[in-house]
Amino acid sequence: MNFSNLKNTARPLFCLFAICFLLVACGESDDPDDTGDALHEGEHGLVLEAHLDPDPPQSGAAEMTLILTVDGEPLEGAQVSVEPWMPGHGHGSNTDAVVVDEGEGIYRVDDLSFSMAGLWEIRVDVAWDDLETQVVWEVDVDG
Ligand SMILES: [Cu+2]
Repeated sequence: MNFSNLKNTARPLFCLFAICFLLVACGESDDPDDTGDALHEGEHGLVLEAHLDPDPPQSGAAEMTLILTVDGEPLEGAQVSVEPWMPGHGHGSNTDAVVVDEGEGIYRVDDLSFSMAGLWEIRVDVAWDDLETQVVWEVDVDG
């Protein structure tokens, strides 16, 4: 095997390895989530754990709980807003989600709904102290 052959086989292998590494590093954020439970990272050390019910997500009303931590500590008293968005159709839902701070980093999301089946984004804005970040992930909503 000459050197140029080696280069040609090594490059795709390296790319594959890099893609695998990225997928692991980003958890489930890059794939539509079909389980309803997922861990997502924002800026400033924020980690958002989402639990969606029903699981897997279905069109209609849904319940969601968010557990927020910063550097491993519960994030209390944050301003949290949630918007479900259907990127393929350019529309949101027919209800406005209401976020209730339950303390100890737990935020309950009321009046969340997916008005139709398909691919949705869940967009969560979190602000605390002088910091803010947006966390967005995709969910596959069944009919
Ligand atoms: Cu739609």
